[in-house]
Amino acid sequence: MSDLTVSLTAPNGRTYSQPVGLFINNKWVKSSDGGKFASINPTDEKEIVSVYAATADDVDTAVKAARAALKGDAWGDLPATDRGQLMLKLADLIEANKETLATIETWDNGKPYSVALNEDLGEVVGTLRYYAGYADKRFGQVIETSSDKLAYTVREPVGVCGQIIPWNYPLSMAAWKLGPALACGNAVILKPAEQTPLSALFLGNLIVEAGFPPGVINILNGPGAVTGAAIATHPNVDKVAFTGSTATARIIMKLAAGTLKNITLETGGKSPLLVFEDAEIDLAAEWAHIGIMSNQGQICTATSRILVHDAVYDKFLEAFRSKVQSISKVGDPFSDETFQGPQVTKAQYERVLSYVDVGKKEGATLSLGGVSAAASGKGFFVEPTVFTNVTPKMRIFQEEVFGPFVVIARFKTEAEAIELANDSEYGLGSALFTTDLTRAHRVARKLEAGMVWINSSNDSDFRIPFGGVKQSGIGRELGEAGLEAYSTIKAIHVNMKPRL
Ligand code: TXE
Repeated sequence: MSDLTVSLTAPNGRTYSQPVGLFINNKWVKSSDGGKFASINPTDEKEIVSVYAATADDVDTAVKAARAALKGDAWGDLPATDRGQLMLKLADLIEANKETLATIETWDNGKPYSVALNEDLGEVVGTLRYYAGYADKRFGQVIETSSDKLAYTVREPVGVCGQIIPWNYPLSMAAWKLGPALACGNAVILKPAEQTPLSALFLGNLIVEAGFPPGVINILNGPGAVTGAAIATHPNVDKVAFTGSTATARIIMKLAAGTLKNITLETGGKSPLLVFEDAEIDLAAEWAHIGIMSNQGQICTATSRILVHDAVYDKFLEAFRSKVQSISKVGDPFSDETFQGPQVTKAQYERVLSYVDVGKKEGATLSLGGVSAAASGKGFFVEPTVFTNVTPKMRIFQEEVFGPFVVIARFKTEAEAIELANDSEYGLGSALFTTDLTRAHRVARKLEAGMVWINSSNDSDFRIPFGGVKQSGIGRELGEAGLEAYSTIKAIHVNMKPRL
C-alpha cells in the first residue's frame, strides 16, 4: 500500500484496497497542492478515510490527458465495436467486484447494503452493457437533395465531457454519465460528490484492467466550488453534464456560458403522486411508500407530494400510514432488516428536520415521524415523516426536502388534481393511480413532467428516457435518447457536378 491506496476494513468485515488519489491518464496521483478532505460514515459520524481534492491545475492536467486521448489512435481511431467491447469488459469487472463496491457505497452513503448490491450495482452493470451495445449502432444519414449533390452526415463525439454527479446514487450516477459518453467516443472528467468520493475511485483500477487507453476516463474528487467550477469554466471542456440541485445547476450554466459549452442538467423535483377515487388503494399506498421512502427519500424523482381524492382520502391515509409504520425500519444499513439508513450528511439530516419545523409553523399536521431516529445518539437517522392538511402555498408543498418526508393534500375533481400537480417550479417525475384507462392517459398528457408512472412510482429503467421539464433540467439521460447529448452531427456536402 502507498499513500495513494489505503487498506480498509468496512463495518461488515470486508477488507479491500481503497484508492484515495486523483485518477488521471490511468494513473493515481496526488493533488498539486497536496490538499485532502475526509469522507464521513453517516451511520457513526466517524471519518472513513481522506482523499485527495483536485485543484484547478489538476483539472487542467486531466483535460489535457482527455484531449490527447481523443486525438490519439488508441481511443480516437478505435473501431466503435472495440469501444463497446471495452465497456462490456468494464461491466464484467464491476460485476465481479460488486460486493466490494456495494460495501463502499453503503459505508460512504448510508444506503442499505441489499439495495446497493441488488439494485444500484445491477443498474450500473446493466447501464454500461446497454450503452456498450449502442457503440457501433449509431450512424449518420445519406440525405436526398439532387443528382448533383451527395449529402451525408456523420456522428462525432462532443469531445471532452465534464460530468459532475451527486451523492444519492454515486455509482449509478457515474454509470448513467459514463455509458452514453463512452459509447459515443468521448473522453471524460468525472467529478463525484464530495460527500461520497470513494466508490467512483474504486472504478479507476477496473478501468485500467478493462483496457481503456490512458486519458479516456479521469476521476477527480474535490469541492464543487473548486473542482466542479474549474471543470465548468475550462475552455477545453466541450460539455458539462450535471446532476444535482437546481441552485447549483444555475451556477454551472453561468460558469459554462463563458465558453458556450454543451450542457445537460438533471436537477431537483417535487414530484406529485395522484390517487383518484377509482384507484386500487392498497396498490397506491404500496407505491406511494416506495416512491418517497426508498433511498432515505434522497431521490430526485421521489413522489414527495401525494394528492388524494376526497372520497378515498381517509382510506388511503390509513393504508399509507400502515405501510410506513410496518416497512420503514430505520437503522444500521448493513443489517438485512433495515429499509432506511441514515441521511447522507449532517447537513442533509438537519435540512430534513428543519423542514419539520417549517411544516409545523405553516400549520400543517404532523401525522408521522418528524424527529431524529438516532437510537445511540450518533448517525444521521430521521424517522419517516408524513404531513397532512398541506396546502399549495406552504413551503413544504413547494420546496424539495430530499429526505423521507412527504406531504399529503386533497382534491375534489380531476381538473383540480392536475392544477395542484402542476403548481410547481419543477417538472421531473409524476405518478397517478386510477383504474380508468381513459383517465390514466388523459391525465398523463396533462402533467407537466418528464416522466409519468401510471399505477406505479419511481419505476425507472435504464432503457427508458429520464429527465425533466421546467426547472428540473435540460436534456434526457438513459435510453436511446440519452445518446443525443453525447454526439454532434457533421453534415458533408459533395458536389457531384463535373463543372459549373
Ligand atoms: O447538491 P449540489 P448538494 C438537491 C437536494 C439536496 C440539495 C443540496 O435537494 O438537498 O440538492 O445538495 C457539485 N460548480 N439534490 O449541496 O450542490 C458538487 O460538488 C460546479 C438533488 O449536495 O447540487 C456535487 O458533485 N459543481 C439531486 C454536485 O455538484 C458544483 C442530487 C451536486 O451538488 C458546484 C443531490 C459549483 N459551484 C442533491 N457546487 C438530484 N437531482 O438527484 C457544487 N457542485
